[in-house]
Amino acid sequence: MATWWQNAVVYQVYPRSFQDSNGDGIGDLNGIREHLTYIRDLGATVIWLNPVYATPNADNGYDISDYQAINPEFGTMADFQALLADAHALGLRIVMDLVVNHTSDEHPWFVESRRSRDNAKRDYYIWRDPVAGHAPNQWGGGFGGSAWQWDEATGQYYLHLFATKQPDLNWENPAMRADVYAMMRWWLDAGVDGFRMDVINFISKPADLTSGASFVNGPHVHEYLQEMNQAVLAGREVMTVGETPGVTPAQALQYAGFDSGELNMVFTFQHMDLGLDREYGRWVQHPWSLVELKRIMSQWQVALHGKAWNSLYWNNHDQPRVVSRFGNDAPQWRVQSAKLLAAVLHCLQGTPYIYQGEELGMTNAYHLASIADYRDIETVNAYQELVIDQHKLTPTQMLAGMHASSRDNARTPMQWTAAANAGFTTGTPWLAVNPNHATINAAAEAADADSVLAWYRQLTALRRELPIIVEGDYELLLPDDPQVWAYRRHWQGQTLNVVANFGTEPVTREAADLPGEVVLANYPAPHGTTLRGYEVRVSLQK
Ligand code: ISL
Ligand code: CA
Repeated sequence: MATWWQNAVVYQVYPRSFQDSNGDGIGDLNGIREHLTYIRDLGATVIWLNPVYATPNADNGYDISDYQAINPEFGTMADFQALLADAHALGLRIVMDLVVNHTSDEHPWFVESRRSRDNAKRDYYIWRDPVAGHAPNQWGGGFGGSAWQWDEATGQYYLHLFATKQPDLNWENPAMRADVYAMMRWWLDAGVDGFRMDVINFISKPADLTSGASFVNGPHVHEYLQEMNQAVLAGREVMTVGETPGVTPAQALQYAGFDSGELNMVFTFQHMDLGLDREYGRWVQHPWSLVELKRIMSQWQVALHGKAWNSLYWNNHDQPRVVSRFGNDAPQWRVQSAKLLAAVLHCLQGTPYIYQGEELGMTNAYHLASIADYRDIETVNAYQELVIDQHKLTPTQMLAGMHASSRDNARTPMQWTAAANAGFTTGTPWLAVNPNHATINAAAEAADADSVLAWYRQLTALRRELPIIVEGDYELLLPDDPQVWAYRRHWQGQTLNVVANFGTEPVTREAADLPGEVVLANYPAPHGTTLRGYEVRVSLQK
């Protein structure tokens, strides 16, 4: 029997960009409350909220200055309690972002820690003496520069795997860990339903920081997660999903195997890393191959079946819009390719995650025309480094990379209506609304039975009707086919067949003529061996 979080469909809300309720141009908690029925009617059962805590906003809330306070831009603790109560009344659970690899440098723990070498909180963070006059090792910060910041007052470096304003916590300190666990219990006692754990596989650093060793999947990470499970999660009906860059299926079994005593799920990055450049990462894009995408997704399906549970996602607040990345956002193909991607993902085994606006087929943000239009710290810092300081990319090359891959592609405001600012705000939005909201918006799609939104509702309904979607195993067909993804699921004598043409050109394949009853199709008369541009078909044999 599947658990509630295995049957769940998660809807990810990026609060800053979802709905502004008071005209300051920034989405907020009361704005989310206005759209809870929209989320329920989509068929989602869980909301994952990106960070809503007090923050100086160096990294849009991933730099937390108080874990037990709400960012005043988003509202108050009373607003949060009201949101939670409204959600629960509609049968929606709320999962919080848990960011405990690092805090803000304005968190009181760090303010104390940097005061003096013998401060009681000194050891809550990772301080090191210089080595031969410079930083202890070559690690780069996630948003540019060194991962080590020199602190003049106490004459040591502190470690920050992300921005300078995001010092890494020292998980080797038991008092620090106990404080984190107490904070987690406090939120669970307040009624939240689980945690999405930010870069949770980075928390244990290697003992020898000079060696050039890696901070990914460090030596004590499994001990810490088992301890956290015992101290916080055990015996509660909660859902946990770890964000785990660089993790393989074998490592996923360690973090989230059914008997791991750690997490329920992890997010893989293997499919997100397709097409990135070795030197320039996301800023120089290469063609991606469907054969590779299928190989990665299929590996996770097979390796985890019966042993762990997949989280299924195409995009989030850090990634470009999937229709622009693995689909085709040209007007004539956008709807069909968005539907294809949704169907192919939601028919896999695992818990699907829908990132806000994905269910409308929202596209990348080509209207952001120069670096001045961007807000994301990663994008802004990379531009400074690669274009201005080092002259490694021209502004035109970099803008192409930003249009393909900047995190701001995902962060433009939610497109509710065709009206001014897409109905997101009556004020000036913190990040420019995409002008394509004139045609791509929730109001128009709610009134259109052929819309991407209507399709997502069908997919979540299908999941409720057909247990094979949650329970079945997975078999990849035609692994080397460069244009068609075809797979089967098997369960109790039933077979679910999925076939999808990832191109604009029609293709003819024997496997396209699906046996059984067609339960979902994005073209009329879905029969025969020829698949039209971005055609997807799903059938069930009983
Ligand atoms: O976006 C990325 C690559 O450009 C990722 O490497 C990302 O930095 C990584 O997945 C960690 O992301 C998480 O932690 C960051 C935060 O900025 C992201 O928004 C968050 O999802 C630091 O807290
Ligand atoms: Ca607001």
